[in-house]
Amino acid sequence: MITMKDIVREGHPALRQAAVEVPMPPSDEDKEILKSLLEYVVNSQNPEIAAEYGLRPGVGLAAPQINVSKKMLAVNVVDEKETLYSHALFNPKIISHSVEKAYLTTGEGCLSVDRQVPGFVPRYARVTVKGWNIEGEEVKLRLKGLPAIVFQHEIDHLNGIMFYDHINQENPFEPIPGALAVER
Ligand code: K2U
Ligand code: NI
Repeated sequence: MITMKDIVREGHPALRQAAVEVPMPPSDEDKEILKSLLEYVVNSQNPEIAAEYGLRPGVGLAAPQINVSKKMLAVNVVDEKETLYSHALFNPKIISHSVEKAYLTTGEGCLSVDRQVPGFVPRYARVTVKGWNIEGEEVKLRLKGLPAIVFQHEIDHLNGIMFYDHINQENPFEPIPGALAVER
């Protein structure tokens, strides 16, 4: 199982590389890696397991964060209606998005960043993501709210982008015109 020692931190080159596409159908090795990403996120949200293994809670994890420069991510998050979005995807891609922006009112954090980086992170309010699941089947997800933000954070990791790359350095909490405020 993945624990914090497996998660690379800021400064590690893997966080700034563009990850490579995973050949479909997925190999057994790639399936195991994808499963382990989702297992980490689910474990990290279980207070007993998180305490026992010292896991930092997360709602998503991307393969570059465990020094695997392949296009894979896992998300396990509930939206404002308590609907669970639990997905582990190969080669995810945003195929369409809203013009409207959104941001998490608390700002964002990252399991690979051991410090607070305050500020609003502009995201698309709605995204359509296409990817392939563990069985190698195509999946299309229409997302909004927190799930949409989480998927954008994780897909950024596959392109070597960190959440704070999006923050307005002059005024981190400058209101984002017309953007939707998303509560955690
Ligand atoms: O990719 C990661 O480092 C996992 C992040 C993902 C994330 C952070 C902020 C906003 C969207 C996605 C961790 O989940 S950070 C901890 C956390 C937990 C619950 C809600 C938001 C952030
Ligand atoms: Ni992150």
